[in-house]
Order: sequence, then C-alpha cells, then structure tokens
Amino acid sequence: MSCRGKVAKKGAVVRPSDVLRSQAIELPSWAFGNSGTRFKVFGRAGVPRDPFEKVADAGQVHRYTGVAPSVALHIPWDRVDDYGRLVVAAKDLGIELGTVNANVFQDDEYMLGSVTNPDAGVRKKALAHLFECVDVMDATGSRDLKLWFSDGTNYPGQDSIRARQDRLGEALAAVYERLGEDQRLILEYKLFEPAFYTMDVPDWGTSYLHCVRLGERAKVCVDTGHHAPGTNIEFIVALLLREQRLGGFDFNSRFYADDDLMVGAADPFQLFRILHEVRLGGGFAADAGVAFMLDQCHNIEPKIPGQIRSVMNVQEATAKALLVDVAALEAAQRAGDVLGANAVLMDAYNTDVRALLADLRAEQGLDPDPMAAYARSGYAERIVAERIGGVQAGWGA
Ligand code: LRH
Ligand code: MN
Repeated sequence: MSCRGKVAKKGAVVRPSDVLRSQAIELPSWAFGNSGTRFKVFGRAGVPRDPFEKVADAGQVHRYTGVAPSVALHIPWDRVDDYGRLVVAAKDLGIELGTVNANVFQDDEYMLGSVTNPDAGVRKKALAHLFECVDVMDATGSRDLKLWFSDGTNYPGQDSIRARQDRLGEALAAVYERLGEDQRLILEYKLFEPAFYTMDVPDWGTSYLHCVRLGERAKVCVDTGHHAPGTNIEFIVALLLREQRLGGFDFNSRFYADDDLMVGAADPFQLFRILHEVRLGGGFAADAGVAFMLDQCHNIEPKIPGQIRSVMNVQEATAKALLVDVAALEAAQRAGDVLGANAVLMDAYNTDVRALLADLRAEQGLDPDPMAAYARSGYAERIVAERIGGVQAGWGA
C-alpha cells in the first residue's frame, strides 16, 4: 500500500498500513438479536437466546475480519449472573467485552424521563441503573460507559428545559464520580425519537457542554444516524477531535431518520469524509481514545453476514481515507486551488481498495474474502440446527 504522507497532528506518527492492521471495530451485541420497527420485528432461525450466544456470533465476525476484537454490551439485555464467565467465553473466542451501554428507556416509569424525570423517585431509580452499569464495567474490565437518554418532551410547556438540564447534570456528575480513573463516560446525543419536541441531549453541543462540566474522562459519542438530514457530520468530528472530546462513534447509515442500516450502505462517501477528518485530526492514533463502534439493526438481512459486511465497509472507507495525499491536499489548499484540492480527495475516494484489503487479510493469515469464508464455514447452518427452543434475544420492548 503506497502510504501517501504520514499524518498525525497529535501523538505518535501513524503509518496508514499500521492503522488498517490494528483497526478495532466494536460490535453491538444487540445487532445479533431480533430487531425491527414499530410495525414488525421479524424473527429468524438461529438467533441468539442469551449473551453467550451473542458473544459467540460476535466471535465469528472477528474470526473472519480480524478487526472486530470486542463486543459492546447493553444492560439489561446482556445482564448475566456471572460476568466473569462471559469475559472468559469472549476470551476463548479471541475477543473482549467492550463498552457498557445503559438502558433507561424501556421501563414504564420512564415515560416522562429517566434522570430528567420531574419525579425524584424515578430519577433515583434511573441513577441506580447507571451505577449498576459501572459495577458491570468493573466486572468486565470495560473502559467506557456509554449513556444515551431517550429523555425529552413531546409538547411545548410539557416540562422546563432548564430544570431537565439541571437534573441531567446532577445525574451525570454522580455517575462520573463513581467511575474509576481508567473509566470514561461517553455521552451520546440524538436529535429526535422517541421524543419529538425536545430531546434532553439533542446535539453535539449539548453533549459537549455536559462533558466539559464533568471532566477529562467525559467524551461525546457521535451516532451517525442521530442528526438532522444534511448535517455535516465530519465538521462535528473535526471540531470534537480538536477539543479532544471525541469519545467514539456509533456507526450506521440512514436514508431518512435513525434507520440503523449498515454503515456505509446508504452514504459511503459520507463515511469516507468522516474517516478523512478522523485521520487529519489524529483520531487513528492509539492514544486518541476514539472508539469505533457499530450500532445497527439487521431487521431483514442475516445478522452475522450483515456485521461482517459492515466491518468491511468501515475498513474500505478507512483505507480510502488513508490514501489521501495530504501533502498535495494541503499544498492545493494553501494555493487556493479549489478544484485541485477536491480532486486530491476524490482520487482517494474513487480508488478501489478491495484488492489491497484482501492482500492485507491474506498477509494476516485470514481468508481474503470474509463473507465467502463465513458462508463456507457452516456456522449459519449449525446455529439454526442447535438453537432450538428458548426465547430469541431482542430489544424486549
Ligand atoms: C439510540 C441508540 C443508542 C442505543 C440504542 C441501541 O437510538 O443509538 O446508542 O443504546 O440505539
Ligand atoms: Mn447509538
């Protein structure tokens, strides 16, 4: 791979090929379970029935891609009696348990909010769950607690915007206080849904403001499906990297709303532009602390191949971003050569990197074609035959 220019404004110089070899894309355990829309959740034979089977499926994605070494948990969907056993199960598959996601968006009491609810008793219940998630992190050795709140209002006047921010700030401070010094709080924002007038963390600015108040280990999570149509997400990424407040991504893609489709499927050029800014901002450096997570739902497509394809989409967009001739780009920018600068970027984007990645996989002892290798493995047929009975995992909503 011809490395055009080494780039790392911050931290150690990162050689593009090293970025690809050491890429780590975290999988969402819930993507292996059933998911859908309010209209229908379609079941599928072979779907996991418990966190151990979800972790086993995540292990398959890492086995064939080599760049998915961890799986994020969602509590209570992944609550188990013995997290130590789940850690060992993951290790036996060559993966680790990653980010712990809290869930204060499904209990009846949370209709008017969780940590922002006008009722102090409901807020106390929500906070207790967040503390439970920190305990889970202590048991799994996870670094990150990711917090997304469905909290918001549907009608003007329903509640005080300011009072809800005060309640949110209070809860976040209590959780931040509980974290260990190697643990981080990642605050995810979302413009709308399930609330439609205000969301209490609707945008990067609100998340950023709360993070700055909390401390260094509070970072912003950019879910690529959580913006208004037409939002320039890579601008937000560049800004958060500049402030060293980009904690990570929830990667997916969408045509309209929070569709949670495979990353890169709806808008591969946007994913490339985002990863280009990650590169320029030093976000690929090991010490940059940027988590690259998927947050998707495979409502109609097979889930393990869907995750493998998604990981490959991130790999391809990353390889294209690393091919940008940054020296030529900066020279054109300095010269005010608008078309020249744009052409440098489009050259990289229009480069077919599939053979390059296939060679990289072969070099790492992997099958150059992960999708075909998985299909040949017989795993899909085996789980259909074995996973009889029990309750298939899902969102339990
Ligand atoms: C909210 C969200 C959040 C999760 C959930 C699974 O839309 O993106 O990250 O907890 O999806
Ligand atoms: Mn998300």
